[in-house]
Amino acid sequence: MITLYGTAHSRTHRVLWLLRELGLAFEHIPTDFVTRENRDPAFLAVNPNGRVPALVDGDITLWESLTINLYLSRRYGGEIAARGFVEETLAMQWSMWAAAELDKALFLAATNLRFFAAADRNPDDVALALRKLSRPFAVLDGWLTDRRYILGDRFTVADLNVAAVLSLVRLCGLPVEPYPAMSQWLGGCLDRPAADDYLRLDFKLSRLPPENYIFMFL
Ligand SMILES: N[C@@H](CCC(=O)N[C@@H](CS)C(=O)NCC(=O)O)C(=O)O
Repeated sequence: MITLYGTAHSRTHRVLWLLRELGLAFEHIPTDFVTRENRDPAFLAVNPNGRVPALVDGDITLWESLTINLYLSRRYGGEIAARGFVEETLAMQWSMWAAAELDKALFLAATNLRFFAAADRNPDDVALALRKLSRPFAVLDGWLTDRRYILGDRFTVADLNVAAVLSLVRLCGLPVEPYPAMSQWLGGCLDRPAADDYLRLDFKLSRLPPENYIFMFL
């Protein structure tokens, strides 16, 4: 039995998307970081980082959203799984790249454009994030110029992981016109029926003191 912890309005949506693509049965425990359920000792026993998502599948417990997806696709995936050593390595490369080069900068932009209360937003942080993102955006755009998907001609876990991280682009309306190949590919990925939960996100952080915001996302 697969158990997934974390609300859909969090990085947990990355795993929800993959589980739906795979059509797997799972129990969803919507551990909410806004109400601090992630600091509960029972949840810390699952993920000592106190962050969502986390996943338990039989005798394996995993955290880190993109790693969870690589695991699930390798274990249960058909078409969506990377095939063989080279594809698996490339899927890992692009997933680690998304976590290292995109994730924090995207959240810095998103928090200051949308998630933080208006009085706590800092336009300088948005500008810094967009500057930082311009290099990886150009890299992905170049890679996709002559490819339909990241690993070639079919949608795989590599696309899902990178597009799920990039879903903040759509959520916050970040400017991506200078990257037409990336933009078209991203639209196609996010329009998949299994993807849409997080994109309807509308929640407020106003119940929390602002000093907590930064720790919850970055
Ligand atoms: N690198 C982790 C990041 C997980 C993460 O930061 N989750 C946030 C929600 S999107 C969280 O649980 N924040 C609550 C906290 O840190 O207190 C992953 O991709 O799974």
